[in-house]
Amino acid sequence: MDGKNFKEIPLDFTFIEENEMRPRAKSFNELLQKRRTVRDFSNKSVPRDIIEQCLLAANSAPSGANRQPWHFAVITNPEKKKKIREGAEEEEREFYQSRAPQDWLDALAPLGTDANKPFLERAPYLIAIFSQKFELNNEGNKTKNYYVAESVGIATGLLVAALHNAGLATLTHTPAPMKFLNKILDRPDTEKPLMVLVVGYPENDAKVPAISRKSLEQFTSFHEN
Ligand code: IYR
Repeated sequence: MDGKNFKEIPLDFTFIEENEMRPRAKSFNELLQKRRTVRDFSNKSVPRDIIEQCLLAANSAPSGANRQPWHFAVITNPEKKKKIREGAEEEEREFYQSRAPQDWLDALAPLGTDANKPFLERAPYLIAIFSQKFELNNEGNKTKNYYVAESVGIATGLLVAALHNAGLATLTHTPAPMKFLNKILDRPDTEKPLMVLVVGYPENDAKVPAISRKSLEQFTSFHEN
């Protein structure tokens, strides 16, 4: 043995020539630039195996101490979707009518969002994403996870990218508070709902808000000297 007290395996890494790397980087960017958050969902069904592949892609995310501190609850059951819509709309009415400060409402105005969430019943899939601050081991003892928010955020980002790459539209939906999800989906109290990802096809005549993305100069700084 090599004296290390953990097991290692050879890295399976694909080296790519720079002249091939450039077009690959560009085309991946172009693919992701076409992703838009969608709110006009069609009720057209999506095969489960496609969703499963995207979930496996998400589960490749790096995570604190490799704890993979996430749970993805995949909902297609119409009654459960209805309950989730009811729970979300109740919170959202509260949010839009009283909880949200004016500056937040002003920030949302260009997106045209309101408390009505019909897509929660219409889209074929809802994926409720939970983060696991703790895990129960076999003896029922709690063990702590690390960098949970970061880990689940990365996994969620990969899921959004994987679904877009597969040809599906998504909406990152964050009704707050979201504890009603634990109840409907029978998830333990140790799990905190992060968001509901709405997944499906856009409606044929779907429209999206006219928004822009920051230029490279606006959101980066290169420190070369
Ligand atoms: N959760 C609300 C409000 C909302 C908040 C943000 I920040 C958004 O980018 C979009 C919506 C809703 O889903 O309507």
